[in-house]
Amino acid sequence: MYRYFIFFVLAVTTFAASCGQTGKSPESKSRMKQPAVEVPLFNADSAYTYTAEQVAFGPRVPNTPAHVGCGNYLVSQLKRFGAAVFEQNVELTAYDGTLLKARNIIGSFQPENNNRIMLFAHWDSRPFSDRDPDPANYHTPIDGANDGAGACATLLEIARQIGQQQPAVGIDILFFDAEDWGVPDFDEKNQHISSWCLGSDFWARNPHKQNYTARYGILLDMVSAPNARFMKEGYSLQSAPDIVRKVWEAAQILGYGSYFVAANGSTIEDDHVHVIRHRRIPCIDIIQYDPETESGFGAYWHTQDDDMDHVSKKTLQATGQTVMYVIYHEKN
Ligand code: AHN
Ligand code: ZN
Repeated sequence: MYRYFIFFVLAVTTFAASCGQTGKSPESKSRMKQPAVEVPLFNADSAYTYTAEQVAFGPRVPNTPAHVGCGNYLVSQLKRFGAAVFEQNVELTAYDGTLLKARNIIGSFQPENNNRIMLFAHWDSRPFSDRDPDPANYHTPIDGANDGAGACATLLEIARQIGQQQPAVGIDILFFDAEDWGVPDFDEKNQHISSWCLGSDFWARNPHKQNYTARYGILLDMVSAPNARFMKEGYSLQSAPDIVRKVWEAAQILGYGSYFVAANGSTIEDDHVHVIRHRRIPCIDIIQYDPETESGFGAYWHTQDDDMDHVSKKTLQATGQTVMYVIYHEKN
């Protein structure tokens, strides 16, 4: 068994230098010294397993047995890691009138702590493969290994780590449902309807605890593809520029600058938008964004190829360790 520690000696030197003071007495130097921050090691093997376990249920499309089974799995994992679990079961109406038996799942650590950070992802999978090269697949649901499972798996592994060693702040892990039931590309007449992010929109208007708030939120979406690139997303920069900076800096320090690139991406309609709008919590979206690909979200997005063959432990490690670095450095 091994652990690794990240010591923050640098902060002391930087602070002293920024004061422009030299020749301080030894006591005042030691008073400025910050205690070393210990960040547990994110285990990408475990995150990979949690991804595979979700995918093994089959596509987690609302109103299917796979969806019920995976929802139960997420609840039992959060409980196993010591979180207080809340559930919202609600019928939400999709763009075409389909009633979706949706389930938002929330796991809270230190629920009595008023200083909170929310980490969230969508756990449902898309009922369409409308970006698949073969139109015969348009009505086939996707495995959603990257689009859904990988991000939830990353949050499950973070939950497991928190269960073993608490950061100073309270953490809420939120798995939102019915994100990916948006109007498919082939349905031309319905393109104007806003149809994505139904679960997060419901939660943001009706949080599991009245007047719920948090210092900030971090959304993970599509964080497990090989060689993924995350650009600074537009709404994140508007809503929480300091959190974007903090997360990208953490990634640089950890050596993940090739994933968290120093570039601004476009604005993306995603779960964070609803949390920003209705709860007024500053949020960022860590989302694979590659303008070189046609969709912007990589070649496998909303195709049959979004499967376990295209999940990378290296990418899981980069995202998971970066988020852990940030939350374990927060003071209460
Ligand atoms: C849009 O396509 C407008 N937003 C991306 C939301 C999404 C879908 N994330 C995963 N799947
Ligand atoms: Zn999707």
